Parts: sequence; C-alpha cells; structure tokens
Amino acid sequence: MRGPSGDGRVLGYLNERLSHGPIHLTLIDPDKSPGSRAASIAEGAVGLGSDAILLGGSTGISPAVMGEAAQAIRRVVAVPTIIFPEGPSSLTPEAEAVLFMSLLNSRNLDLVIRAHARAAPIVRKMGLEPIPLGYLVIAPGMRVGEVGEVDVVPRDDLALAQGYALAAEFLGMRLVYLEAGSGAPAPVPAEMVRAVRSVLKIPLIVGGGIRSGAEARVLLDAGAQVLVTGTVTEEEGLGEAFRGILREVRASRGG
Ligand code: 1GP
Repeated sequence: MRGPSGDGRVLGYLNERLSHGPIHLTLIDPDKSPGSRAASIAEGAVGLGSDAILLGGSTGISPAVMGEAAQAIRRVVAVPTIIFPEGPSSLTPEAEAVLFMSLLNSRNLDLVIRAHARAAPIVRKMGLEPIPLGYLVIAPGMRVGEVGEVDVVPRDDLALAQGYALAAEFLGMRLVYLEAGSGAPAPVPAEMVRAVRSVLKIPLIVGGGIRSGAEARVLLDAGAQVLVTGTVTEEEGLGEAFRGILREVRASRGG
C-alpha cells in the first residue's frame, strides 16, 4: 500500500511524524519478551509517546516467536510494528514492515547484499513493506559488531561516518542508522551525530547505549532525528529512565 507521499504506508507514517520533530522507536526482543509481554511493553511505550515498535535484537529468533509477538503487539497498538531483522529467517507476515538494511561496514557480503537477495522475494510474498536503510556500526559495536563481522567506525572518525552515510543516501536508502551496539556503555558520540547530520538529507537514526533522558538530550541536540532504545526497557521496564528519554523526545517536538 502506498501513502500520499508515494512512500510505503509505514515509511510515509514515519516521515509524517518526522515532519513534526524527532521520534522514538522502542526495540523489543521477542526472545526475551515473548507474546503478551512484548505487547504490554509496546502498549506502555506507545502510551508514553513512542512512535513505532521494532521487533528484533538477538540471534536466532524463530519466525513463530516473531510472528506471535507481532500479532500480540498489533492487537494493542495502532502504530506500526517493524521487523529489525537479523536475516531472512526472522521475517513474519504478522509485522507491517521490515528495515531492509544493508550492514554497510561489514566484511561479510551476505550482510551487505547477499542475504537481501534471498530475503527480497520472501518480503514481497509476505506483503511486508521494505524500508531501505543503511546500517552503520560505530565502536564499540557490541554483539552486532562481532556477529556482523564489522570493521567498526572508530568513535573519532567523523569523516568515515559521513562518507558511509552519504553513500547510503546516494544509493537511494531512505534512512541511515548509526548503531553503537545494543547495551553499549555509551551511545554514538554527539560529535559524530552532528557531523553526519550536517551532510545528510535523509533522516538519521541513532541507537545503542541510550539509557537516560540526559543521553537522549545530547543526541537530540546534535541532530538525531530518530532514537532507538531497547535495553533500557528490557532491564528497567517503563520506569524513570525510559520516561526521561521519551520526555526529551517530546520536548524536542515542542510538547
Ligand atoms: C540496538 O540500537 C539498538 O540495535 C538499541 O540499543 O539496546 O542499547 O538500547 P540498546
């Protein structure tokens, strides 16, 4: 289904939300939070102002587990449920869209483009909306840096991050994601976010290691347009840390 802008419905929704200011996506790992628990996190997060749900995170999530979580989430929230895939095996038609992402700085061609060739017919058959995204892993990279066989971008190599992000834009990708790695001890540096944002014309997602409103504020001030958090809700539920992050996103939207 195409939205009014010609984008798919979910990308159209994200872009419409982005036209009012920064947004927040809640990442839920259905292996850690299956079915009804995923749904209750999603319901609470959306109630606090999160703009969409990402499903993914660990390795080896079965389509059944993914599907059950997506179905449960879609019963309780109206915002899109988007797969944040580890590969073709984690796809389910129960979600609405999939981040169709190339791991730009992986040494493994499978993660740059080959797995995509296997996944694309499945995505089409399932009727999932593919959202073209350039995924760039910044040091320390954590687990995705290891399993993704990534040459991580050093935290002070702003030019390298800018180059990758621009290349993604020029290749027609619709979003760029700077990822420090789930559970990273610190988020992507603000200077890098600022540098990338200063050259990029497509929306910039920042995730990995965001655990407080203060950290969110620094990234938003640097120009992050989409913040992704996962660990904070897995570890602390919808408590003060998560609320603080959402408060900062809302404040940047002017309310
Ligand atoms: C991981 O960027 C996301 O892919 C979220 O990271 O789990 O550290 O919030 P956290």
